[in-house]
Amino acid sequence: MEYRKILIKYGGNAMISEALKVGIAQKLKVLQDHGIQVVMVHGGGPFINKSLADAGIESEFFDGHRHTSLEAMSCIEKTLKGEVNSSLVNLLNKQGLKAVGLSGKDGKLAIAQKRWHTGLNENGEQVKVDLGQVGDIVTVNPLLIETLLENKFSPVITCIASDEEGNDYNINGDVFAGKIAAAIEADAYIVLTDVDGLYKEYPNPASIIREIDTATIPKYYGDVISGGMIPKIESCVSAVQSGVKKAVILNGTRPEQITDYIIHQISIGTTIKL
Ligand code: X2W
Repeated sequence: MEYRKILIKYGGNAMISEALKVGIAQKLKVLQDHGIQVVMVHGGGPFINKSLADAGIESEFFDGHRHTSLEAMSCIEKTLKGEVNSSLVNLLNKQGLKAVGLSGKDGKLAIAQKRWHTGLNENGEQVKVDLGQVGDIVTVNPLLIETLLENKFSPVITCIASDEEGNDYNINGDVFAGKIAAAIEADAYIVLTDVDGLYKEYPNPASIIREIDTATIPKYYGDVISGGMIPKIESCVSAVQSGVKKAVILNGTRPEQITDYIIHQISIGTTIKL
């Protein structure tokens, strides 16, 4: 298939060295040179872990979502914008892209609302857990992103957004990226993480699921899809159900996978289709 516009979700687990980040930036430049519009959405979990630990704030996760107090929120915003986003913008600019750093708050490109977690209590009953400033995206206005793309700028968007009242929310990077991918009608939504795809039996490479449809996914929740993989897969499902042609999980610690998949069309990673 031909790709015109893709969304890359770059997770903090695949940002483990400068050389690796440069490798990713170089591959994105190759995509752009092939006439493909590239939008990046990024997280930065390991960087947030460090800055919260330095501030003496503990992190607790619920199915891949970090409980976020107001104090943690301010620390997370500083880290994602001031540290991770600005360094990615720098890096992409050095490779010849014209990167523009944004969050969901800029131009109100994404509007958030509070997200509640449903968990089980000690009696096995379903209960609502308050995760503080953890949010979901309710609407995306793609105009700012489209305007930048039309003028050959590369949007680099971090996973923070506000509600209509201006309350800030920390949004899981995968959840955020899936919504943006759908809103811009990306031809492909690429999730870069630190594994080669979805394994039936980790780490046996022969057990990687190469292609899966949304109807088959539920049977894999629990053993094959757990922890941080849950929001990744959920975001892929939500993106393809909202019109993105395909979602794919690739290994961001192997930057060549981006061009192997998109340009050389090699069957790698795990592709999720409707
Ligand atoms: C994430 C945002 C960053 C993120 C967090 O606080 O870690 C929530 O969990 P990666 O590197 O893409 O995992 N937000 C609510 O998702 O980073």
